[in-house]
Amino acid sequence: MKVLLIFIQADSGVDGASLLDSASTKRSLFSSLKDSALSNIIRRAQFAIPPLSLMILSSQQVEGVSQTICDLRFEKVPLDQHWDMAGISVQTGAVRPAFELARALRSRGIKVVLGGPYVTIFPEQCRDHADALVIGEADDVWREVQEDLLAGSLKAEYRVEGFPDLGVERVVQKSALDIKSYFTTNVVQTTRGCPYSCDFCNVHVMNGHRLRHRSIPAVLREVESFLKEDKRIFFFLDDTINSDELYAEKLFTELIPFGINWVGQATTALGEKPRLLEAFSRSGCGALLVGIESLDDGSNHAHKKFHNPSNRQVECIKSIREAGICVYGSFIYGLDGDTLALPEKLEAFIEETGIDVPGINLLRPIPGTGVFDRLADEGRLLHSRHDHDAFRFSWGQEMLYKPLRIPLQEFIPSYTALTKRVFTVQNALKRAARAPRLRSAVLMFNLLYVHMYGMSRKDLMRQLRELG
Ligand code: B12
Ligand code: SF4
Repeated sequence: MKVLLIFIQADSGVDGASLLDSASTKRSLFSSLKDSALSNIIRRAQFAIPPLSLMILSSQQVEGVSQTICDLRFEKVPLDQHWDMAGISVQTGAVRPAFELARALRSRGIKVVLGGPYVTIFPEQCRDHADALVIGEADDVWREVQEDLLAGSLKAEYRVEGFPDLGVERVVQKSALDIKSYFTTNVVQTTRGCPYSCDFCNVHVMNGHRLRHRSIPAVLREVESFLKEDKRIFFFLDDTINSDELYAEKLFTELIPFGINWVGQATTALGEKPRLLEAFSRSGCGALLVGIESLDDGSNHAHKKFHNPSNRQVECIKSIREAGICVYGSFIYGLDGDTLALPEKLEAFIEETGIDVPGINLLRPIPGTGVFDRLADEGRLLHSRHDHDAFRFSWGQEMLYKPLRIPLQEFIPSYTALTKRVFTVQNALKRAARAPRLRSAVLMFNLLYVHMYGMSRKDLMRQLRELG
């Protein structure tokens, strides 16, 4: 039996920014060609890492079944070959393309199994689009799905009760991947679950609040085995790699002898933990994405984010950078306490801290998150709460809700003016020159953002005109 595991490309966002309404937007041939070339570079260079979910599934091997990963960011569905079953990973912002693909595959007699964040949170919306649904973290149940396929007894639903125990060692293999398509294939997750409850995020909804660690020896063995196939940089995909400081310090201290380079995501609290910071730096940490969101505590608190008080941010970020680690600072403008005074403050903060790559996002209410339900109840969503497709992924390119304190007609110009000031070629050169490491990567990210935020402005200004 042949199984194809498919990762869907989002229409925009980090999968390669394109104008949201490119079909109806008139463009010169030159700008269309330029945009599509840059979009390709963004897809390949920026976040070209394989989907760990599908690597995990394909490592659950059953005799008589072969599995291949198809990543639609880089290839088309190989319909010239025979497939018995397709497993599609459905992300909330890419529901429409996932369902369209499911329909096309089923019409060819291929059985379709859907899994992933959207299926876990909204199984009822998926039922009609699949032969089988996997609800929850599929690490162990995927073997059963394959056995049932072999026996011709696929069930309509596989529901994972609770969460898999990550203390059980499960070896992740790369055999189903095309290694050379990627910037690196060294993607590792050490822990699942998040103790925090930010209302714009659905990680704690999908993976629970309790931190579930893998054993440190198992992670070390994985790093060692990955290095045999691919010597490139490691991505630790954990949402907060410093969430359990003791675990993190032990793990990264033990990783020092491996001599790897790695990047990950952390909270700025790391800047106040000199021993952990040293372990990160000595184990080869080159850059960390930190979620700062608003600079206004009231705004963060309105969205149930309490864990990074604004008065400590500047020092924390400076310490991380002084330890030789670049900082990607991720902000959200448009949170409930934000006013028109925020953009100027944010710009000054980026300057003062020396953040190497700023990312200034719009609040995106994702169906299944607390903020989505709240905005819907308050009548602030710009689309029906039932139209999940309207809440597609993008790159700061459209407003999906009304900010609390700023009228949309004023909010949009204030955001576009901010990104126009922050993302300039001159600033890109300056940030690269002062980056503590990875200067060429910092330059590339900043230059790509000049392009991506340019697209965001075009889309938003179109939306503003349409709003009248
Ligand atoms: C690494 C990462 C990326 C990487 C790689 C993409 C990827 N999804 O693998 C990059 C940087 C490219 C990326 C891009 C984006 N990301 Co991202 N990303 C993550 C992150 C941090 C880890 C993903 C991961 O590997 N998790 C570990 C695996 C093991 O978990 P999993 O994917 O949930 O898979 C398990 C189950 O869901 C299930 N499963 C998953 N797929 C399938 C398929 C089948 C057939 C079955 C049976 C089961 C199954 O079984 C798996 C094993 O238990 C998550 C946060 C998180 N903690 O998950 C955000 C996350 C997935 N990203 C998110 C977003 C919003 C984006 C972007 C839109 C950002 C942007 N503006 O462009 C893009 C969209 C790209 C895309 N095409 O989906 C959101 C998605 C929200 C949602 N509900 O869909 C998340 C959840 C973050 C958040 N805070 O909300 N991302
Ligand atoms: S945004 Fe980060 S810290 Fe907040 S709940 Fe999500 S994963 Fe946890």
